[in-house]
Parts: sequence; C-alpha cells; structure tokens
Amino acid sequence: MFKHAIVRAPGANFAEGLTTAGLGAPEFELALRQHEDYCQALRECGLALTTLQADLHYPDSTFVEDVAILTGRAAILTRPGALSRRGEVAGIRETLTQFFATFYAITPPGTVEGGDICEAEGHFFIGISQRTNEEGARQLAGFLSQAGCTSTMVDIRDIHGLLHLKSGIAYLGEDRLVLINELAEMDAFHGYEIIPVEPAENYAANCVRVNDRALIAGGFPGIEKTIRSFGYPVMALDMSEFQKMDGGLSCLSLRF
Ligand code: CIR
Repeated sequence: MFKHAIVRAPGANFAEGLTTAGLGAPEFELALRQHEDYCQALRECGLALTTLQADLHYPDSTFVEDVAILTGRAAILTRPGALSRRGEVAGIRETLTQFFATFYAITPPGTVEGGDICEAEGHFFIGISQRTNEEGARQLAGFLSQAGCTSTMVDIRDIHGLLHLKSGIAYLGEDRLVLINELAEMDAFHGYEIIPVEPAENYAANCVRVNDRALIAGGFPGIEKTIRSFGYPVMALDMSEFQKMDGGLSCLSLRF
C-alpha cells in the first residue's frame, strides 16, 4: 500500500523542457489543470501529498520520479543523464529526509533516471537507456541489494522512441506486467503474465497501480478496456500536455 506521494507542479516555463514528441508546445494552464486532476486522483487513492513549488530553474522538474528511487528502507538519489536535469536532485533530497533515514546516491560517471526503474514487489527492473548508463545501473543494483531488493538490467538502447524503460512497462501487481511489444519479447519478463499494448496505444503503457486502482492516461480505449477486464478499477486521466514533453503518468509522482 502506498501512503504518500511527492509531486511538483509544472512551472510557467514548462514548455522549455526536453522533448522529442513533436506534438507541439504544451499549454501551461491546461498542464496545471491536468496536474491538479492527477494530484486529486492520488488523493482519492488514499495518498497524502507533499506538493513542492514549481522550480523555474528546471523546466522538467515536474517529472519528480526521475530524481529518486524509493524502497521500503532507503531512498536512492539519482544522477540524471540529461545534463539540464542534474540539478533537480538537490531539490528533492530535503523533502525525502522527512520520510527516509537511509540515503544512497548515484555518483559519476554513473547516470540513472527514475523513469528507467520499474519495481515489481521488491524486484527492480533497471533500464539501460540514453539516460541511465551501465555504471549507474551497476551502482543502483548494489544499493538495491543493500536495501534488501533484487534487480535485473534491461537494455532498451535499441528500442527506437523509448525514452525510459517505464515508457513501455508498468507493473500492475499480481505478477502482471503491461508491456509494449518490443519489451514483451525479452527474457527479463519471462514468468510474468503479460498485458499487451497495441502499438498505437504505446504511450498508455506507462500506467500506475496505486493501491486498489489503476491510473492510466485517458484516450486509449484498448488498454483501458483490457485493464478493466482484469478487474482493476481504472481512473483515466488526461495527460496530453505532459505527453507533449515526453512525460508519462508515473513520472509525475514519487509514491511510497
Ligand atoms: C525529459 O526528457 O527528461 C522530460 N521532458 C520528460 C521526462 C519524463 N520522465 C519519465 O517518463 N519518467
């Protein structure tokens, strides 16, 4: 069960963040409303929210998931592969000290972004991507082991258009993984029940199980129907302005 989430509102210069989506510039007011709806959905799932102020120094800092990995025992501060995002880590540390006593930190030359890390009940899939390098993955695996967790590395560098591992995977619980086709073929996920995603709906693979609900991006009826068919109550949230900035639903919060 998750009890808390940390979120950070997008700033007025949100559109200056990194993006490859080619979907046009996000509309700030709409992004704010979508963010508020997202926060409200987390509250409805029973979470107490810590809401950080927008940070105009870092236009991508609303994507808080990328700067820390949380386990039951420890917080691991990342070192983003994106240079423009490296300074975001300091901005989350103080907040996390209210909740975690044990900290680890990825150090140079390692890089890790939280979007590359997918937890499945104490087991962590670590994506090696354009943002998370092998050295970062190795450091992270060591910290996770010290925190009593296991991990597997998944190389996604050859999967075109996949920014982070979690852009294509979600763990729903009950040994079930939502997976885009390119990941579904990989040995790393053998033994899990796979919930496939139609390629046209790949964006919605980044969904999140929060307590008894599944939060998914709105506008993707195929995956919504499939997830409902497994018995999960679904909350569909409009994510259009975050999609324009390559951001998925999971990356807007740190849940613990
Ligand atoms: C970036 O490129 O870093 C941001 N514009 C989007 C990060 C999205 N994070 C995530 O999916 N975990």
